[in-house]
Amino acid sequence: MPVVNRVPCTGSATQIGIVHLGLGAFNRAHQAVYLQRHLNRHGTSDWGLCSANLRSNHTLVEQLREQDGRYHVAEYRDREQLTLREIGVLREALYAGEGGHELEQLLERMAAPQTRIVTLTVTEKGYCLSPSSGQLRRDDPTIAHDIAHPQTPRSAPGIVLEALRRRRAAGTPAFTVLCCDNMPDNGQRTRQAVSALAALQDPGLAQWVEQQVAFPSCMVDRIVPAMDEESFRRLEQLDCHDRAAVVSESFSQWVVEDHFPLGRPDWEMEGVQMVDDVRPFETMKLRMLNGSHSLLAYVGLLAGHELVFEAVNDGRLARLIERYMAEEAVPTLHMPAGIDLMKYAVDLQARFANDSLQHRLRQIAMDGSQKLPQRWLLGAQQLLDQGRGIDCTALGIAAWIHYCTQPLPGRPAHGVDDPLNATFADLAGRFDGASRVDAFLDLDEIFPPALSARPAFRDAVHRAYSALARDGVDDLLQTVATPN
Ligand code: CS2
Repeated sequence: MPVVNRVPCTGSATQIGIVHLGLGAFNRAHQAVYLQRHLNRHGTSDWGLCSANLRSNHTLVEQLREQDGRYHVAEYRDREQLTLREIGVLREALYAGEGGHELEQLLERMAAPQTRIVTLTVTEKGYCLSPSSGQLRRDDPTIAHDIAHPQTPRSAPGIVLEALRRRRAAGTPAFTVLCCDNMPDNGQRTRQAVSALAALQDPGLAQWVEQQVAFPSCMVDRIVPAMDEESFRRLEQLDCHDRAAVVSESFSQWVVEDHFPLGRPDWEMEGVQMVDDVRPFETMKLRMLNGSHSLLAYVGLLAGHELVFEAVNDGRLARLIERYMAEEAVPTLHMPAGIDLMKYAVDLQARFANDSLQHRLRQIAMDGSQKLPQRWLLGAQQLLDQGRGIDCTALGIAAWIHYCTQPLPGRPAHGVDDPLNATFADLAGRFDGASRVDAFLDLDEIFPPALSARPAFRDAVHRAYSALARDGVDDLLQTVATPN
């Protein structure tokens, strides 16, 4: 039995000050934990939380209501030690998904003067932006809907905008919008989504958004796998019978650009790094952690692994990400003094090796079209500019194309979870071998033309793809994972 440090909720939030969109596992184990610690320290707080689910999970909202918003976060240091934290800062849970009857309640909550911050974890695709250019996708069906029906929005940018419209009409100052998703310049991207939609709806509102709304960026980090029966079973053994519980690692980091015109909790007391410029931290995390994760996912699945810790226990994959970080991520980063990237890389390997987490490679592999640009492609452009090689990145892209077009054991072909799945299936049906690689690299929604036009880039991916097809993943890993 592991040693459990139980931390109860010892405070009570007097009002709701933050509304969160995207009540997934990540938000419950990251931002909510910082707010809970803030509440426990002060005993009382006006930064209570309302969280809304914008997608299909109605059951979770009902579960949380039955529990009066209370749930647990199990923070595993390893198999032997964990902290079991009770969260009581969540005062309201809403379901505002399609057909959700609580959308109006959510919009009213966001428009209320007490709400001073709106945070978001709606995943990369939830912003309806083109992954490579960051421009709003007018052809996205939810955006098309929100242009026609601004008052009953379906997209996250549409919901934020409608709430801001109501505040402006009522003379209430704008809340601060804090994006907590893994995107580069995530504040700027969110501003882009909301402003571009506003420009299509009402130019006066667009101007107000431009002038009045703060969109600070932040870097969020904590490994929080989707819950499965095995994780619930382990919690029950600890006498924690909670179907809304979440499991995470014990590590947590949050670096936030300090720009909150209506105020904020004193997060720095809980270890949040409040800074002027988040970009170096964001780029570091996206390329080192998330870039390695995606490499482990696509190459690891081909090599027959299922979980992250199993993949890094395979010495070839551990060496692959070690080489990727040292040779293809670190040279693209410019960090403030005092940040030791080699130590960061070593710490990441240890975090990935945490075998108390059931972190599925398939969870990481989903939505590749939305993730590749910031994890690999922006860095690859820099590497080529510096005259460096991109072997590991090219192997990752080749493995991704393979993953998107060919069956893995237990998964039928083309069953990948990605907004571009239909396009992938179409390309897989029409092209094979080298022409398939070309067809994928020509998808300019993912690959910026400035990169895909470079022969050195295309050649590296072609080489990796044909070696994968010819020799198989084991042989290729043998070569690529050998240090230079
Ligand atoms: C992962 C992230 O699913 C993924 O793509 O890379 O969710 C990762 O676990 C988090 O960003 C860690 O902070």
